[in-house]
Amino acid sequence: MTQPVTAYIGLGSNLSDPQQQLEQACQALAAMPHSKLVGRSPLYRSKPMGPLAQPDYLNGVAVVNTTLAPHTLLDALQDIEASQGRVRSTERWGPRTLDLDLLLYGTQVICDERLTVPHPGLGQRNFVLYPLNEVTDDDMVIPGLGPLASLLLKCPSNGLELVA
Ligand code: ROI
Repeated sequence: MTQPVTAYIGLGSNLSDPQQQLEQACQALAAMPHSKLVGRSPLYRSKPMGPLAQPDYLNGVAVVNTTLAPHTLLDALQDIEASQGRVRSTERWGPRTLDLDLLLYGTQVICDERLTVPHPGLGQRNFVLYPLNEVTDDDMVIPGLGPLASLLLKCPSNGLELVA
């Protein structure tokens, strides 16, 4: 049996009742095989990055201990997105019912045609860094990017709103 790895999953939605979408997504994450949902951040409302003519997003981060290999985990995340009606639009950075991003997979760095881990943009996106900070140790270091605390210092919270 391989040792479980701690994976961090970014959650995002701005269509079809985002709060419900993210709740349902967490239930689906908890039901993934060979995996245990061990944490989830509070949710944040964020201004859209990309085209502004779309609704605000709800964002959060979930923590999963898993023995699934990274690409198998990615398959499982994409299955959950599809089962919640995600349609991959041709519009770059358009609105979406559910986005599940594999942010971190233990301390591994992965870069191939399907998967880049740590997730590109993780280091600059307040809607990822602030919730991530709520579910990790203070001294977390992101592979290739450095301490999470340093990334947060350089990333203004700009309109990010904690959802009660
Ligand atoms: N903007 C915000 N605020 N939150 C997201 O999760 C998000 N996801 C995306 C794009 C379209 C880039 N913008 C986003 O994929």
